[in-house]
Order: sequence, then structure tokens, then C-alpha cells
Amino acid sequence: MSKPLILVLGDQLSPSLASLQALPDEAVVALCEVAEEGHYVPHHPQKIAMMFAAMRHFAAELEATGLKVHYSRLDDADNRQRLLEEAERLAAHYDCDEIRVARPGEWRLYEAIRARTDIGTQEAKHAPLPWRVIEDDRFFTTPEDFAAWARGRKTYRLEHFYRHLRERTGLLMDDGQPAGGKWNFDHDNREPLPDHPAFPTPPIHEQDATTTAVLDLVATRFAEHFGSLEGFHWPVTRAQALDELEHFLTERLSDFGRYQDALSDAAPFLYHSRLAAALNIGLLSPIEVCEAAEREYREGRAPLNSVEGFIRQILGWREYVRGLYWTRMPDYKRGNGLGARRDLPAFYWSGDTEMRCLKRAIEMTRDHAYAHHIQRLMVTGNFALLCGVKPEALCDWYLAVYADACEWVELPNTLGMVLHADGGLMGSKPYCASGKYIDRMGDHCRHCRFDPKQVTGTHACPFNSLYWHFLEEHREALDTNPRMKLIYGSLDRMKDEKREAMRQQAEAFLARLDTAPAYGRGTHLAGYRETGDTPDATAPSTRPGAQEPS
Ligand code: FAD
Ligand code: DLZ
Ligand code: SF4
Repeated sequence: MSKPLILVLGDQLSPSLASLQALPDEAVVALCEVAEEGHYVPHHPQKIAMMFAAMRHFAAELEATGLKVHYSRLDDADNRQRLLEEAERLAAHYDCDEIRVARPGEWRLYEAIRARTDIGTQEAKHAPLPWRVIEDDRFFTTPEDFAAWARGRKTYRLEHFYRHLRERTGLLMDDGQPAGGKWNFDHDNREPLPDHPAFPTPPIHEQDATTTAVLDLVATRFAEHFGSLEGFHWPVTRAQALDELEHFLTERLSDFGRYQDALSDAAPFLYHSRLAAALNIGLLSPIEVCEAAEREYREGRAPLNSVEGFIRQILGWREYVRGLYWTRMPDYKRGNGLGARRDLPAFYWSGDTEMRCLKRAIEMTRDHAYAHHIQRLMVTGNFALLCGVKPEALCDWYLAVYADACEWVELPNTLGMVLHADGGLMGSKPYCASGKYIDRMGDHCRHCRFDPKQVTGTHACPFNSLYWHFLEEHREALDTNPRMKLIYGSLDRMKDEKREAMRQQAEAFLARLDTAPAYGRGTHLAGYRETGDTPDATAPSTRPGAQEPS
């Protein structure tokens, strides 16, 4: 009789997970906190705390259903501190005959597991028992669905994929036609913020003994990582995630659409849902979230431009980037279409810059493990694109600093959408912009020492000269793109002296820009990654008396 060990990863916290279905009575479910996952990029302490607290709560919930659950804690003396090795240790301990796992969200782990399942590889020969990967069906599509859709297409445009999924799911469809007669209400969704908006306050979740013990553990063990633990507010149970969803539906969804692209110097969340982290670790399902948003429209509580805009992010973008990731990896990660070579600017790890929009985006990231999409794309992303930051440096940063960061979402967004490094597969043109865009969409520039209207001189906004410099540098790759024609026309109409002054301004700025080594403040981690040494995992929690369920 089969006795499987079911390894449930930190972003697989859903009772509906395929690997948890139809289990034999003998099955053992394992969740493992391990140092390797916490350190392979220097994850924000709030991200690690959210995951560990959610894992501990989920393990207790599974146990309450009568399943046999083993939970490996970071501080367990016999913890092997690597996911696969720890699962193999537990499988031997419980005398299991197979390890099952739902498809991990990252190629790195998927490959490591696949190597153990491929008969003939060294890893499989040395694996103490067989591994089995089960498709993760918590999405609208599988990687095979995406591959079938992509077959024979020259370009993979989001809009086509999104319409295909609207038709397939029936979301926001009326008799085979899009609700409201249009697929896309984007033109209603580009308003800057009004002068004194009153943003809704996010829910405050109770932090029980399990959560506070994890916060203490993370404060001690990941103290050197970028990011503050103060003000930790992420949902760590299904019930808390449902409260977040309810808050979004009643307080934010109506204004989500029109202010979707806005920037604010003061407020981190605006009308965004803050649901990505709960979705990505499995506390909410994308289907229930989209259906709940549609209900708000159907019952007259939220306008269509907001609901369509929101559903497009989840049904469209989220599924699209996942499909792209799984059908294009591992080559996708090596893309560097614009030949970018610069290390990450050092201030990405400190916020220490006079450029107000960047400073605020990085400070909000440090304080909340969050920045909204336009900050990621048009502020930190745009700046990195214009400066020529190399994809691996920027991707590692984005993967580390947000509570919602998972490589399958992060990589296409960073490498494809922000850096245009995938040869235009994801976007028909780079999302490059000057300071004028940032000025139009929010109030950062009012608080900045630079002037978004000046292009050269000591007060000129650096984005401006960098923008034109970027266009000059990549003329060969970009000026035949029909969507760039207008902008190259403007550049060509400028006087030579003006172009030369902008070039000098940009180059002087770039020459002064301090860059950080690949892993920022966690420089010791680079060595860890190369040598494969396991970081010390034995430091005790600061709160030995804290009570946690086993
Ligand atoms: P909202 O603005 O409320 O959007 C609603 C939901 O739509 C999100 O919760 C998310 O699930 C989905 N969504 C929105 N935009 C995207 C997108 N471009 N791609 C995929 N899903 C989307 N999102 C992640 O979940 N994980 C990441 O690691 C991640 N890295 C990113 C890196 C860069 C450089 C950029 C530009 C974007 C990244 N995104 C990532 C997408 C997006 O910025 C975040 O999903 C969003 O900001 C999370 O905040 P929210 O939940 O308030 O989203
Ligand atoms: C991100 C993360 C962290 C910090 N720690 C763990 C962990 O200790 N145990 C675990 O199972 N998962 C963790 N994760 C999430 C994994 O890194 C994630 O499953 C893969 O990156 C695939 O998305
Ligand atoms: Fe950012 Fe330039 Fe505006 Fe300053 S002036 S906030 S650097 S866009």
C-alpha cells in the first residue's frame, strides 16, 4: 500500500491543492521552514514572516482535519535547511515510499525536483525514493493551455489572451459579448489623484501567539535583510485573507479603476487591492476573487471600468505571465535584449536619493514590503531601464523586496515588461517615460528638489535627460518600431546642441551613480549562493516562552 509524503511549499497553502486530494490514510503531509529559501535572495523580513506564519497556521488547520502533518521549524536541530533534502529526511523518518509535490512556482525548484524524477540522472540515482510532481490547478489555465493558445502565433499579446479567457470563463460576458459592449475600459482608468483623497484604512489583523512567535524568529534570524518588520499587516490565515477581500470589495474596488495609474507621495496603497500576496501563497483563489468582483458590478455596487480593470489584472495579466514563464523558461531568464550591464543603484537598498519619487517608492517598499504597480513599473522600473541596469540584478531585487514576489510573476514583469529584455515578446515597446509622466500622475514632484520641466542644468529632473539618452542609445533596436516613431521624430527635430547637452547631462549623472554588488546589503549571501553552504540555522528565537500550536 502506498505511503506518500506530501511536501506542501510555502506558496501552496490551499486545502484544494491537487497534491492534497484523495490521500491514502497513511499519507504524511510535510511543511518545512528552511534557511535556503529564506536566503537565496535576501527576502524582505515581512515576506518571510508572512509565509512562515501562514505555513504554521495552515499546518494546524490541516492537522485539525485529521491529517498526519509534520511541520519542520527553522530552529529544529535536525532540519536539513534545504527543501528537498528535508523532505527526503522526513520521508525516510516516516518510512514513506514516495514524495509528491504540486508544481513549485519557481523553475529553480521545479528543475531540482525534475532531476530527481528523470530516470538516468545522477540526482535520480542518488534520490532515496521517487518524487512525483502534480500539476497545480489553482489557476484559470495550465502551462499546457497557454502553450496551446500560443502555438502558431507570432506575438503573444495580453489583450488576445485575455479575450480568449473571458470567453472561456464567461466572466463579465453577456450572451457571448463583453459586458458593457467593450473588452477594455482602460481609457477611463488614467486619472491622477484629486488633491486631498481620503484613502480607506486597511484592515488590522489580530496577531496571535503563532504570528508573534514568527515575528520574533524573523527579527532575530533575518535582521540583516532590507526591510522593516514594524507595522506587519499581512493576512496569514484564510479568514484574514477573506477580511482583506471584503475590505477591498466594499472600500476600494469602486475607485480602483480610475486611480489605477495614480502616484501618491503620502499613501502606499491608494485604491489597490493588496491581495497579490494572499493570492500567491494560496489563501485566496483567483477564481473566487474575480467572481466576487463581478458580483459587485452585477449587483450595482461597483462600476464596470473598475471591475473590468481589476479582473483583467488577475484573469489576464496574472495568467498570462505565468503561461509565459512556464513555456519560456529557462531561456527566458537569460534574456538581455537591450544589452544592459549596470549593477543595481546602491540606493535601491536604502532609499537614500534626492529623487523624491524613487525615495518614496523605496521607503514604502522598506516599510510595507509593498509598492503598487505604477511605482514598480514607472518609478523604480523605469529608472532601472533608463540607466541600463542588468536584468539579473533588478530581478533579484524585485524578487526579494515584495511580500507578493514569486518568480513566475516577478520575472516576466521585470525582465519583459520593465526592461524590454525579452526581445519584445511581452510588450510591443518599452515602458520608458520622462519626469513629465511622473509629474502628471501624482504629487511627488511638488516635494522634490528637481524640476520635472527642466531637462538640463542642476535642477533638471534626471529622468528627462536619461529618457532621451536611452532613446539615443537604443535607436538601432527601437526606431523602426511603429509605436516609437513619434518620439524619435521629436528627438530628430531637436537642435544638435540640445541633444548634446542632454547627452552630457545624462552621462554625468550615470557616472556619479553608485551601484551595489548583486546582493546589496546581504553581500555574504552571494558566497552562500555560489558555494551552497547552508547558513547557520541554530540561533534561538528571542521569545522562548511564546506559545505556538504544534
Ligand atoms: P492590484 O493593483 O490591486 O491588482 C490586482 C491583482 O492583479 C494583484 O493582486 C495581482 O494578483 C494581479 N496583477 C496586477 N498586475 C499584475 C501583473 N502585471 N502581473 C501579474 N499579476 C498582476 N505581482 C506579483 O503578484 N508578484 C510579483 O512578484 C510581482 N512582481 C512585479 C515586478 C514588477 C517589476 C512589476 C512591474 C510588477 C510586478 N507584479 C508582481 C505585478 C503587480 O505590480 C502586483 O501584482 C501588484 O502591484 C500587487 O499589488 P495589489 O495586490 O495591490 O495589486
Ligand atoms: C519564499 C519562501 C521562503 C522565504 N521560505 C520558505 C520555506 O521556508 N519553506 C517553503 O516551503 N517555502 C518557502 N518559500 C517559498 C518557496 O521559495 C517557493 O515555494 C518557491 O520559491 C516556489 O515559488
Ligand atoms: Fe521624480 Fe523627477 Fe519628479 Fe523628482 S522631479 S519626483 S525625480 S520625476
